[in-house]
Amino acid sequence: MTITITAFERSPDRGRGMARDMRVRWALEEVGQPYDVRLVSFKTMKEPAHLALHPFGQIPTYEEGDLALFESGAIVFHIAERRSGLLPHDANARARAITWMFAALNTMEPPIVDREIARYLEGDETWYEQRMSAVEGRIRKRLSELSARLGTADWLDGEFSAGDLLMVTVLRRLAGSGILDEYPNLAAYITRGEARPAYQRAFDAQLAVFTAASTGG
Ligand code: GTB
Repeated sequence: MTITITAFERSPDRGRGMARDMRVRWALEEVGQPYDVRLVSFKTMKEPAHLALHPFGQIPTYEEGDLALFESGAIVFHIAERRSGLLPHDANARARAITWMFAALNTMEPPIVDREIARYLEGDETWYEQRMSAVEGRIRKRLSELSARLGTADWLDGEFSAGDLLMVTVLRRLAGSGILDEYPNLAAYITRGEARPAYQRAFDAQLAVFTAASTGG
């Protein structure tokens, strides 16, 4: 069955793999599942055909036969449930890996997204510096806690799992902020994730979209 995901026709991140199709691509690569990509413009995303797939008019989406999904976390979970390689077989270890998936999206990602919103939309506000400092304080609190839990381990709970995949993609959003330099074990954790061959194939695929768009190819 052909799997088709959607991604930005022109990603604002210029191919740095920050958009959320990256986590879906990476999951598909980890389980060895080929996939097609339908590129969408910001305009197309808000049109009825795409809204039928994604009620909020965003990427990524996932289509497999008559199944259509949205929300990157749900898509990664679906892939991990259907194919082996991203969730342990042992029931308790599996439950813990799923817990880390939620932790990545529900506990770590919100303050990181808040920081991006502040940077891109609130930079001209008089209270910008105060807000940024509060947001970065909340990020540091979570990073300290995560760093303490990871310690010297390679991954969050035993073998690499979908929990690590989501956590690495979430933490990567801080690249360039300098904040990760304060947590060397988390910086090394991200590097470990990025070194996985499946990550690299996914990264190269999304970068190729940007390169083709910018060279007119
Ligand atoms: N909760 C949803 C999920 O996890 O799938 C959120 C999906 C989402 O935010 N999609 C964004 C989108 O479609 C792209 S990923 N935005 C278009 C719109 O809302 O109209 C967010 C994103 C975009 C760009 C960068 N970047 O350039 O660095 C990083 C992240």
